Amino acid sequence: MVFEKVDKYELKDDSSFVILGIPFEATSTSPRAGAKEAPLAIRKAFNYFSLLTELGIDIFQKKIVDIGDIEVYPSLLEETMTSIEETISLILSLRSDNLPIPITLGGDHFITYPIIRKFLQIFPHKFGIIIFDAHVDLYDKWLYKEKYAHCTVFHRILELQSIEKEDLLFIGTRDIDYEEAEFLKNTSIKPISSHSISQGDLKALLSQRFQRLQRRGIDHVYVSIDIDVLDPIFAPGTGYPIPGGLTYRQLWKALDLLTQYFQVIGIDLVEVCPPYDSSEITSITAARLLMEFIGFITEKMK
Ligand SMILES: [Mn+2]
Repeated sequence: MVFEKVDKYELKDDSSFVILGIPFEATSTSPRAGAKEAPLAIRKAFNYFSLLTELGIDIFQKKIVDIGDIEVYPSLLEETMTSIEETISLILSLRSDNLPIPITLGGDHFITYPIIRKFLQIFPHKFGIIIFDAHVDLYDKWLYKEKYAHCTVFHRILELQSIEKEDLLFIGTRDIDYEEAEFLKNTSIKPISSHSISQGDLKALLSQRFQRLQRRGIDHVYVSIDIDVLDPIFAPGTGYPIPGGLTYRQLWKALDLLTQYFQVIGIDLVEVCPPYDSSEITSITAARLLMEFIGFITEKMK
């Protein structure tokens, strides 16, 4: 499976999905370096699949294009954020009847911050953010100094205007630090832990929380998938693998379910780390999840 390559300045408004890569990991704190190699590795993994999803959905009913990797500058964070925001802006400016959905391949998790910042500026509806992650990335400052890091990303996002704590839903958490636990204690954010998912009925658990978001008037969601939400059995190639994670099938079901509740407006998949991968399994899993997710969304678009 190969996606049509298009120069980002030649994008047309007939695309339903726009894939872009952000080979940036300068805001990662992991000693397991290499997340910048993920866009290339995930694109390669798409080649191993046939054209239909597991349920037989033809994702090419909708136009999917790949605009390649955007420019990033490892020592220039502001310029990198500007580059990301300009690209998201280009994609969202195409919105006409159909709604192009940017699918971003990270990179470390910090890239979600400039993406959300741009969405908040120009997306016309209120939206929620559903985050699949072993972590909550809510440190204020990493090692008391670093404001912009992959583990501070949702703290920074919560500082943005027009996003409220209840608009965020974390799923699959299991490695929350002391400072983050304190922060959570003082807020209304209630992550759905990996442990609680392992204990009960996944569908009932998620449905209840999705309905709560809906009651807040949220019909649109941005979905951020940190591959470390999966158990390291399924995704060993990541910066901070944490045992006790979701199975591939649990995440697959969660993505299916959320498309029954919400219109997905943007997706990112971050923290795949090819140098620490095994037999490319993490990249393959990431690519397959995106393919299946596109399939679920495509079905709802009919
Ligand atoms: Mn993360």
